[in-house]
Amino acid sequence: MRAITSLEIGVQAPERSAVSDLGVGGRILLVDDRPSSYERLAPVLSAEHTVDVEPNPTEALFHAAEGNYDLLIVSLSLENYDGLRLCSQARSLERTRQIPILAIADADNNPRLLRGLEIGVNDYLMRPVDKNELLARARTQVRRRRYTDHLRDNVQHSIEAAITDGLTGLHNRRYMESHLETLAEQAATRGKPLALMMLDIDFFKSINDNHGHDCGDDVLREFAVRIRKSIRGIDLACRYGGEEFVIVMPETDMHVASMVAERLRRSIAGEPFSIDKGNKRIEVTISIGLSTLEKKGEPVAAVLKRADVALYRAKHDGRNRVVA
Ligand code: GH3
Ligand code: MG
Ligand code: MG
Ligand code: MG
Repeated sequence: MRAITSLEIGVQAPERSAVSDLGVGGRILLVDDRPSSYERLAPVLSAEHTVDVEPNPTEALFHAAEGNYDLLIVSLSLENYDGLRLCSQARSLERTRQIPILAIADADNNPRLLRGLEIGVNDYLMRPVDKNELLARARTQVRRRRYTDHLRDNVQHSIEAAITDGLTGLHNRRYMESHLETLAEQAATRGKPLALMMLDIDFFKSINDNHGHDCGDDVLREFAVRIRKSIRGIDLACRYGGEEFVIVMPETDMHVASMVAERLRRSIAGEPFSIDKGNKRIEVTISIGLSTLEKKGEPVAAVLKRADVALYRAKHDGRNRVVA
């Protein structure tokens, strides 16, 4: 990234997190190419925010897309460039669309200001700029920006929590069951196979009994890590219940699924789990039941049921084995 023509203002912006709800401590990019203007505005703003000044709108757009800014302040009456065009470009680019824009307009140029408002400028100031008004309007935009970021993070977070198993970070059963429907439909439509693996840790109850429930949890987490390492990006792994897991493998037939399952079974049995912060190593084995989607339109519950029956047989036949 090319260097920004930042002014050495020497005023430290307040700590961001501590004061974020006040709308100060923001990162502002001031796009202005008249020294008489920015040499006055930047120091005012930097009393409350971190300010970069960029006289060239093309560069400004580049920085705005890369620089994690809370606010763009754009002079509409740049000497050498078109400030309106910058506003319009910032609104059309994915990475800058959400950044609020505060325009600074000349009092004698109302048509340009109206165009700016149409383009989606969030607020404006008229020259000569009143310092207190500049600060107040900047604060409002920074606060709004922080608030929408906060909302977006919260929504994102709730969605993730709703589909994730808290202990292992894998998907949860609810998500798997709803997504399995989609994967089965896709497989049927495209004429591709779909395999499903149901895995259960052998004698997990005695792991809990012998080492404690927390160590049992460690085993579950470590198992999830190993599952993740052994599957592809398009596979879907979930914690189905207590110590039972399901892996859905699109575009995989029974032959390949058996090889994947056998490799995983062997790697679990062959490498003891390091738990309790590395203080304990315990041997773990798993049993696996396999099934595939048999025909178009088959209910996914039937596919799950066949894997469950196969798993039951693997247990019955002596555990630490794969049954199709
Ligand atoms: P099998 O080989 O037949 O699968 O025997 P098992 O002992 O693994 O199976 P069983 O179903 O009898 O016991 C499962 C145990 O898993 C019982 C339950 O207390 C324990 N469990 C379920 N969820 C958790 C969990 O989140 N953490 C821990 N530590 N234990 C759990
Ligand atoms: Mg059981
Ligand atoms: Mg078990
Ligand atoms: Mg079980």
